[in-house]
Amino acid sequence: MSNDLTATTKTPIVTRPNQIVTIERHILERQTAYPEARGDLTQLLYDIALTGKLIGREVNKAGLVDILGETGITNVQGERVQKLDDYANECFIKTFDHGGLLCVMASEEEDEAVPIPSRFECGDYVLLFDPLDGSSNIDANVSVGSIWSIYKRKTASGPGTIEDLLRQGSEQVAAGYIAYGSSTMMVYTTGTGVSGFTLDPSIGEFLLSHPDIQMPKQGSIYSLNEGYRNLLFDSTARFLDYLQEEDAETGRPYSGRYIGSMVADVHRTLLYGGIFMYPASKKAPGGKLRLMYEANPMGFIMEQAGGMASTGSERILDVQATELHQRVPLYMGSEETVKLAIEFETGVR
Ligand code: AHM
Ligand code: MG
Repeated sequence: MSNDLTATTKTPIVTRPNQIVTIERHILERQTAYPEARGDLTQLLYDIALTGKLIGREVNKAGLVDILGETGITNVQGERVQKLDDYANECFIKTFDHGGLLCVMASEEEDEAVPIPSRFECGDYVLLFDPLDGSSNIDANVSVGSIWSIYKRKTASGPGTIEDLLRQGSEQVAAGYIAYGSSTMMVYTTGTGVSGFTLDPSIGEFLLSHPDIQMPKQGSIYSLNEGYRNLLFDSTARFLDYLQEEDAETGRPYSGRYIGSMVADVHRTLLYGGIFMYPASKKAPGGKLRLMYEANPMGFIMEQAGGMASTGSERILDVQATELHQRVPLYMGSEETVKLAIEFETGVR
């Protein structure tokens, strides 16, 4: 081989575009399937993508916080540095409170419902969100994410009420998450399958990277916090034993993977199959994760990708919410694996 670089003209390697679909185009194409649609949901989804970009930009700078200044104080540029979860929460609220499309919001970061200020118009939709789930992981550069869920209002008009917020997950009209990881990804459903988009930071656009995600019917990975093993109830401990037993015919033992950041653990489960669980235990008898902000939106995604989401005895999307910050035990992932969990949890096995 010649070392003379001038001997051949090197063609730069450029990935040849296949089909480039921006998230905006994708959302718009879905809307045209509903000629009666006014475009309100379309606008809400655009705004979710925008919120994801704003939060992602700050998450990517997280490691620089110590250089730029501690949170809660003034940085070297004289700007006030906010905690990232407060920033993310405010980002959602400030993006959505004035658009005239929502009648009320609720956030995992707020004790009470978030009203639409009276100077703005109210619309037909309701938004619930966990602005930055897993934020305790940020210092270790572990992926975190935003999770969101949209419903049509129940009350007829005016400011939304708690009745508009306390719903069954099966009533969701759209839900999804934005993962801030090695790349920023938005995954969403409007009830006709699940699509995933990766942010190209150089052009600031989410591009369709995972069309029509379908998860494997059966997986070989389980995901839970095994540190609490001795605090698990017997049914869950037996399920875990089962997953760890050796049996080539049924593909066991399963591998264990646990990041401790729900968006990352669920995203892996969606792509590779298996089960993500946060069961009830002696430590957290009602489970830890929140029905309205975490279980319902992720449950909707799982089902739309061909998987399942259960409390261990009931379909997540059938649980009627009675409190904004209600917790539920959670098992979600590949259909066959979640069915197995239910068999153990309900005493069939
Ligand atoms: P958060 O909403 O306070 O961030 O807590 C939710 C997080 C999830 O991302 C993750 O699945 C879970 O808590 C991890 O909990 P644990 O540390 O008990 O395993
Ligand atoms: Mg959370």
